[in-house]
Amino acid sequence: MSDESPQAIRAEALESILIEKGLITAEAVDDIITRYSERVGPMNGARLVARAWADPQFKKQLLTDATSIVESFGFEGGQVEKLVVVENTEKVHNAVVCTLCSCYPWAVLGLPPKWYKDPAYRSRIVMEPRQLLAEMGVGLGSNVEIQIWDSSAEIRYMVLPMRPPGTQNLKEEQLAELVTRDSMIGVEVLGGVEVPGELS
Ligand SMILES: [Co+2]
Repeated sequence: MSDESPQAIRAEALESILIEKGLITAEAVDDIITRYSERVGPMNGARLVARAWADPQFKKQLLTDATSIVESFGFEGGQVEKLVVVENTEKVHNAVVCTLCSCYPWAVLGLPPKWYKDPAYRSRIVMEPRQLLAEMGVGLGSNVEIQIWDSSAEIRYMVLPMRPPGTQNLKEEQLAELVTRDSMIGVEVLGGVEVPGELS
């Protein structure tokens, strides 16, 4: 399916729910889900992150009132009627879950990955976040405080990841390309980059 109208997006969202209910198979819509969970949605969130890195005033607004910011961008996909963005720093690492089901800010992150809906993730990220994050590749020092945010039908959360080292000279569009979906859920820390054509 190549139609990317809002109606098509809604239909695809419905399909993912039907899969959860066991009414259709995952294979039938796997390609579509992949497209929205890994590309379309996260690119919107990445734009917000890159601008926040590049523009301190925008960052302040994003952390204060993400809902209005997202509204002004006009992203499709919904599920951001109330969006809160939390900032990762050297001292605090934030990660997002929905302990109840799979609430997720579709307009900025696309559809949730399978593991986000997994009962193991939903319980362990609350019960033993440091251990689970380490298993997912995020090793945090004992001096780093971990905060877990429980998304719900009322409030969805997104993480503003730390800007990777070595990116001082990158333009906003280049920065956006570095931002991954998982870093905006808080289960990945973005590594440094080697900029082609520049000596480190
Ligand atoms: Co939920």
